Amino acid sequence: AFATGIKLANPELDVWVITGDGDGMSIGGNHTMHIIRRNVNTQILLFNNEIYGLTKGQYSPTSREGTHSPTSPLGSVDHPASPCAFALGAGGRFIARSYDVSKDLPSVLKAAHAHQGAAFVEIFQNCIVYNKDRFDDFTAKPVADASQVWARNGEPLLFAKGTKGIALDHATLSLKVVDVVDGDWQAAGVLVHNATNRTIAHLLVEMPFGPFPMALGVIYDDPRPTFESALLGQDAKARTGKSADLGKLLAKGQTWTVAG
Ligand SMILES: Cc1ncc(C[n+]2csc(CCOP(=O)(O)OP(=O)(O)O)c2C)c(N)n1
Ligand SMILES: [Mg+2]
Repeated sequence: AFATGIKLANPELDVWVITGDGDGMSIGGNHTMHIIRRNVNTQILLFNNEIYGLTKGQYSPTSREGTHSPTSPLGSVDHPASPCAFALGAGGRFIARSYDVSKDLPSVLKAAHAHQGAAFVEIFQNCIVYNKDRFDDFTAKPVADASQVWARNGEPLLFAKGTKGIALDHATLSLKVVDVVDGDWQAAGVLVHNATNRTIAHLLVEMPFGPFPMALGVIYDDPRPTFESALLGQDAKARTGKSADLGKLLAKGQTWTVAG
């Protein structure tokens, strides 16, 4: 809500919202939904460490099932939310993912900044105190190549040093991992990433990690008019040819005299 107000009052400002998985998905979850839905031209960086860090390690809406924490001592039983799927569901027009120590994070942030409208970036973050090495299964050096697929507009969705790719299984309308032989990704049917394809964006952010690699990079980028351009344009139109006179406005219509 603050970011929306700041941007509307100062449309020339660059507004970056820095939030967490607890803050952005739970405590302030409805704010996240509406800034995205309205398409306020801001950058929203959701640092997802899958835990409430600041308040000392309670499980959060993104904590994996079975997470042991002070508020789930026997292991959490609820299903985690996917921030990118949530942002897409809220009508997001820019959805990206990266992680704290990735060398590709700056390019993702630059793309978010270049996008006109609400740009949502989920950044996996290692909380060394309360959720240490949680993302090692796809960020650790020995496994990174084989467990990350980077979405780059116009390029095939390849990973594992180009030996595997993501393809569409037409019969089930779902994604599948295919082997790429001798670099011939076309023969293997690997999808060429199209950042304006909303359906593929949904499939990529919902790919279950394990059988699939983690989808990272600019997954979706398809701008539409921003909230502030529409609202300020409407204001300007309403003001055209009129001079502001607050006194006149207040005295307009019915008035009452309160007796006594
Ligand atoms: C409305 C409101 N409720 C509760 C709190 C207390 N609080 C402060 S930080 C926090 C958890 C934040 O977790 P997350 O957003 O994941 O950030 P992290 O500390 O993990 O980076 C909570 C519950 C608050 N600040 N405001
Ligand atoms: Mg957190």
